Amino acid sequence: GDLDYYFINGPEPKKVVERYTSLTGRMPLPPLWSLGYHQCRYSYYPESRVRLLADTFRSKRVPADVIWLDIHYQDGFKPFTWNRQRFPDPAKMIADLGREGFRIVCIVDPHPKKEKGYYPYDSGIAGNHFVKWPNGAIYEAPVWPSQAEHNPGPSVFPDFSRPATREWWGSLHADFVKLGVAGIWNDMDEPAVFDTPTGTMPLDIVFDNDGQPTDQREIHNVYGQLMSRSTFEGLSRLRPNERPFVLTRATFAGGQRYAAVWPGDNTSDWASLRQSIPMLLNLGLSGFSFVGCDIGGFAGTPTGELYARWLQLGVFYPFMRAHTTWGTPDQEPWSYGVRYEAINKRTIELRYELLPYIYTVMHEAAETGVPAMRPLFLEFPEDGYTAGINDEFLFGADLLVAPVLWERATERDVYLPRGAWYDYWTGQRFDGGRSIRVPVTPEVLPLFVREGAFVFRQPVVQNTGEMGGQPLRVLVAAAQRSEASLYEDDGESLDYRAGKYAKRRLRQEQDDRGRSIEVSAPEGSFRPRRREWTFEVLGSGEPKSVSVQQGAGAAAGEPLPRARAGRLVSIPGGWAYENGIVTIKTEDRNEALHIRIED
Ligand code: NBV
Repeated sequence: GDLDYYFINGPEPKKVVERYTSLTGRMPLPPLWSLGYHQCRYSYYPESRVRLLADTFRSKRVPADVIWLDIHYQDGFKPFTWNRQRFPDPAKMIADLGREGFRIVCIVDPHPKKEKGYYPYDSGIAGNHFVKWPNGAIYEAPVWPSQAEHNPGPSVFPDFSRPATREWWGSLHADFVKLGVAGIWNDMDEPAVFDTPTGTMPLDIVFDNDGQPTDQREIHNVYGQLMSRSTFEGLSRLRPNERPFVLTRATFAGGQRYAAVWPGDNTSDWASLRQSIPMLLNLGLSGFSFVGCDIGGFAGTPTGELYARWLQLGVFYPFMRAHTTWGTPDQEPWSYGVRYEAINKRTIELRYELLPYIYTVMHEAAETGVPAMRPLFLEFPEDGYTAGINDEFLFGADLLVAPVLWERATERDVYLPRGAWYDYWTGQRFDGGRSIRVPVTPEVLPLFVREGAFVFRQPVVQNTGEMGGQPLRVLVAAAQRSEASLYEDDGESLDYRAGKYAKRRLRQEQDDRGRSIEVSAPEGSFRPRRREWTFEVLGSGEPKSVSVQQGAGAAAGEPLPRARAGRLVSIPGGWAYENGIVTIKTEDRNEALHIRIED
């Protein structure tokens, strides 16, 4: 048929992504919990195994938000069912785990079993929801239900290109929603079919195509997107004021509106670790911001070193989930001995410390389409050298991530684009526009902060439900002048669309007598709980004095007492200077805040 071409003359690459996503749509703001750490395997069962897993996270104090149930939770691999031997009381299990701060995501594949008495099949037949051969017979083929231990049989396939079918499929999630299932994982939606050379449906299978019948030739590439759309819209109807969470393996341009994406089965080897970066960067440039690869690799068993390195990189996958295939040994953060357990715990803690920044970056991605995970050239298009870089990237505009990607590495080269950069861990300043070589140990994830950055952090929490009221720690990388904003809301409802969010604008400016840091009063009607704010300013000299002024009407700034850095935790406000870092602590009252540092 006809081909339409769109030319997008940015001219900058960032503008191209913005304008491309204004055409194809943008990722909706994800629920905060989905930005925490996810633990998956094929498959966690029975219930006692799932509970043990949750308890182990909590007793070892390794933060996590989500446990995933792969195909074995189902009865005979039939979508929307539970194997009651393995999971006798899912509602109770989900409620109990919920009290421990865990959410459950369940896999749902697009292949209901052909079986009378099974509701998705009976209601699907009644509603004419399954795809057919050109002669009108329903298309049947083997997928997971054909591998069931008892009573195996073929599957039928919903016609997601038909509006009534999308609505029906969405409504099939009602029971899961009632049980408290938090999110849905759509797999096999290419659609995958067993025992055929193509791995998918024959080309002449007929689809409704919104009332303009066509066949699989036209629908194949959009089947996964249409399935995740049905899921997303179903969850939206069933929980009208909650942000749905859907993960899909197959999708198409525009699919970012409905689901996060992972690119399917990778391998537990170093090449797959390295490959994940360009793969996810390309997804981001194509409008998909909420993406991540299987941490640790799906097929096979990583060494402790590979798992630890993958987790370090995974901190900066927007979607951070460890996963592995059937039959492999345990692949949890503590599965590789005490040394790696400590490293992996610290790695996941870093993710949780950075969540205020990560959430703000994801909000920016939802607003503009510019992905969270960015190739260097997106921020530095005038630096031709950045165009070929695939082994480091930016998370948001301000964090440069240079993960260790080679076995037994003792150092790695990092290209720093122009400007100045600070080592996240030590505060050491580097001039950019060149490569540097940094020493690494198994503990080290090389990470750099762009000059002028505001990086929003919090103390380690065990899950996102513990975030309210936590102190906010703002890392400020000194610059002549810079601006940023912090975005917060309730993390799960759609109220932010009606203005219930809090956006603070931050500015820093240096003059000949010192530095001012200004934080605006919140925009929007959401008010985070009152909490302490700590600013850690990198790259500034030793101050003579520091003062703080709160609220628009307040008189001149109040001088803060100087203390030793270690003492700041026990006093309500004060400042310290140690190792080249100025630390300033004050209470935030959700008013305008003005900090003055006199040199
Ligand atoms: O549901 C089982 C697996 C799943 O764990 C994996 O993440 C998917 O990509 N699924 C594929 C089916 C496996 C077919 C061999």
